[in-house]
Amino acid sequence: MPAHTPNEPTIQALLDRLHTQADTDLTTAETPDVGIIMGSDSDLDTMVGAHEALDKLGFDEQTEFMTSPDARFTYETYVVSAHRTPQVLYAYGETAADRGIDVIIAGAGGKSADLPNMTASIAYPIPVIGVPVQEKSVDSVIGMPTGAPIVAVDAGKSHNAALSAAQILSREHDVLKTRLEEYHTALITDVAADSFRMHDAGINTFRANDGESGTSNE
Ligand code: AIR
Repeated sequence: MPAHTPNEPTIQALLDRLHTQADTDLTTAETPDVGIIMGSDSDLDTMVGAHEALDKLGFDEQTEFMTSPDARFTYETYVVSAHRTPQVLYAYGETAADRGIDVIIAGAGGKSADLPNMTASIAYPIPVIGVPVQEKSVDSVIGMPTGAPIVAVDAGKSHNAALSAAQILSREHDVLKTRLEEYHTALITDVAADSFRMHDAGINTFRANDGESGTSNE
């Protein structure tokens, strides 16, 4: 167990941690920029697309709130179940601003995928990007009443959620704008390369070498 994990990892300990961190006066460069939360650890295989995209953009994972990693831009990850632990849902949303979080990516699955929409209401005006973990979760993530906004991606598209988060941060940070532009250029180049290869090699050779395909960005 990492040194900072309490001996008794109770919900109360988690609530205390969030509120204690909200009372610190760290600079925004020291706190996580992106908060990634998900309804269950069973969502991680879907949500990890967000982590991978942020890694590509040069973010580091911050696992110690008081010790920021070398990279300027960071993310943290917690499991927050809207229904099993509504107190953590409230605490995460309420403390997000004071904990220095600039944008939240929230994913949940099932038909009652309420973590993204409730977090958007509680953490408002921090932007929340909802990720429906499954197709059947889309309606509950995006179905918000007038005045209670959420930004959302299609089912499973956590990679895009991370790009949207970086886009939001890039309005303030030119270096992220440059990284997003480079990402986009690489994406375009990959399509061009695929197009040439598919045409010029013929589809049988192309399929045989499929693993080398360049367009692996979800
Ligand atoms: N969930 C967890 N708490 C509230 C909700 N709606 C969602 C999770 C997960 C699904 O329920 O986001 O996608 C099933 O969770 P589990 O833990 O049973 O695998």
